[in-house]
Amino acid sequence: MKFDILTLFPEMFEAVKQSVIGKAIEKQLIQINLINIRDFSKDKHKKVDDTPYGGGAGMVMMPDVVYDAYSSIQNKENAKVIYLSPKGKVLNQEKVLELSKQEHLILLCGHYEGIDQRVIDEIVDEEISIGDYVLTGGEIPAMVLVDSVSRYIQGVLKQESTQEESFTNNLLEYPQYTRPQEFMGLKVPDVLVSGNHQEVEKWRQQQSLERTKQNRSDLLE
Ligand code: 4GO
Repeated sequence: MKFDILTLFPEMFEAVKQSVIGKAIEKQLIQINLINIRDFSKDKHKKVDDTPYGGGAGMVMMPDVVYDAYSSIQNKENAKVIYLSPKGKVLNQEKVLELSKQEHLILLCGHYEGIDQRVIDEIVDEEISIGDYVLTGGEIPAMVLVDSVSRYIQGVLKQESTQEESFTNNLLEYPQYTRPQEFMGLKVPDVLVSGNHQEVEKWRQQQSLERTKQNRSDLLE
């Protein structure tokens, strides 16, 4: 899976090159290319934004600079272009799984008040939001997308890891425990050390249902 990321702040993505995603890059299971939008400014001061037509606060990223940055990406015939924005459809696990089947994703990260609508209309296939809140830029949402999608790429995780987790079957995951068996006077639930797999399974299902009712009753509808 190849990710091309169009951003004014490529340094922010150093954060995802750690841990599990870092290993996946080393193993060449995923590839992350960063394109600095500022490199495509035609201005001697490297300007990338301008004041909004119609007035109002803040600055808008200029369409020609963003378009030229996008045009510099090679072999993008089969790529899906995603703009990270609070105006997009909210990301969920089902969408993550669907995106993981793509060979090539181009992620467009906006800053300031956003990007001129004309270049969005011209190049973007899908507008995605990671939740109902506003951020200063699309970089953190892009990292969320890279991380969540990469987990589904063959070889990134152990096969089983994505079989039984929160949101599979529209339920939140059951609680997990490890050694020591007693911590600050708190014991691991007896059933988990009983060795009775059927009882463990039953307990986990009950716990999942209970947690989902408490925290996310919307998932049960
Ligand atoms: C995405 C981008 C929030 C999200 C963003 C989100 N804020 N909820 N801010 O996924 C264009 C300029 C959008 C700043 C960007």
